[in-house]
Amino acid sequence: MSPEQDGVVKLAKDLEGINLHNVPNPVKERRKKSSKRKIIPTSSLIRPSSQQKNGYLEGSPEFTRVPYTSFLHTSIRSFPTKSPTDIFYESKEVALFTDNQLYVAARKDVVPNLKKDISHLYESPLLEARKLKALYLGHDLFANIDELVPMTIAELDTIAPCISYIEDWRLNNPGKPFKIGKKFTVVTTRHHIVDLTMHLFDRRNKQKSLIATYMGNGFISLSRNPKYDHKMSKVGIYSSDPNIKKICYSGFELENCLTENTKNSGSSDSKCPVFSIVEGKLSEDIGLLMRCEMDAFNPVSKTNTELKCFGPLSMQNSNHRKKLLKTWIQTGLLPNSDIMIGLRDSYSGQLLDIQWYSRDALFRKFNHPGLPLNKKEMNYNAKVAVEWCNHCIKSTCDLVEANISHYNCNKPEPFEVNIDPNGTIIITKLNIIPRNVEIFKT
Ligand SMILES: [Mn+2]
Repeated sequence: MSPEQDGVVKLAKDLEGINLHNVPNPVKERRKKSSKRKIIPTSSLIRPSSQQKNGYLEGSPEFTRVPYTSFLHTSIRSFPTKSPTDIFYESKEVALFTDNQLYVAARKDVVPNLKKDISHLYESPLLEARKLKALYLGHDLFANIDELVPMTIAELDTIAPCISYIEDWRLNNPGKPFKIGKKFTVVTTRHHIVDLTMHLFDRRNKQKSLIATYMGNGFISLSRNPKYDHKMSKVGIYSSDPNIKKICYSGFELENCLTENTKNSGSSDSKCPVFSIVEGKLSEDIGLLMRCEMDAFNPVSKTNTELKCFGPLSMQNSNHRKKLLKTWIQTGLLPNSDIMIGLRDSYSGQLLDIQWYSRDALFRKFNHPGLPLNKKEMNYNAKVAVEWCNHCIKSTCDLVEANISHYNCNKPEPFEVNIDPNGTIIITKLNIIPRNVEIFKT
């Protein structure tokens, strides 16, 4: 588990039980049990029906919430034989960023490469795979826990790599406007998108909160809500509980164990994170510029490999299915990704097995009709997750659009975006730009 994800998992867990003071009573909406596609009901709780258009008025300054009922989705029981379509209809890696420096996307030598034998694990038959990983099994994943220097909350959340990429792009394209979507370009770290998406599949999450800042000229940045920083600084890798720390640490140790040192990792004690900058398009109108932390690159298959360290998995356990859905979403945001899971013995910390998955194979593991139906958490349905991810981003853009003073405003306008336990997305205008919001030129 990378510190990036870990922070997110813990932050999400931590949002439990927090009530927002400025959010009106949530509209009680029952999720339909029907397996058919939903129909948009007019939500009379929002405004008089004479003014309604799909439950709200577009462009109206009073448009501050998107009710859950406007989310149309596939049946939670439907499992296509093929992995659901990608989250973006178009997406590409445009650059790499590490140690304050930008590199072209092809410079995979700055990414930790998988060790030679491990890089051959993909698609290798069982017997051969057994030989390839033999050397690594039994490795103590709790071994060097004292050497760990975790990323700070600010490092975890910075979009500096994206800003650096935009500036570089402008230098190379003088006079041209940088734009991914015709209307909006959302600049964000990957974990915010993963986090929004997982909201629907985690009943422990009471609500989700983010800062969306309209920077002008169609740029929207997403940042964490600093209101909850005090909670985040006590969880996950920052936790004082030695057992939680150990489990979080094992993810880092797995990365060290399976990858070669890169040139930039020798200089200091802690590994310098490497980010891929990804341009994704949700629609012609909405584009994203995303910072994705990378674990490893496979020089043989030429894929980005996401490394995960889990305890032994059982698909009868809904939390495990949730973890795999999260991994599937995460890897769906970075083009050309596959997954390698290191299974640890929770007590001794020994590495028990290393399993390789394509995204398709992973999808088939947690999404098939033979598994017990979990209605409360939308059956961890991957297709519904893709639809919900699209819905969240689109709704955020719609809400921002309806509440900004002007498309070409020259002063950043910050908003708090919350998703309540019922899945209603609510926007609140803020008077002050939170201190962690990174301002950039548009
Ligand atoms: Mn990872």
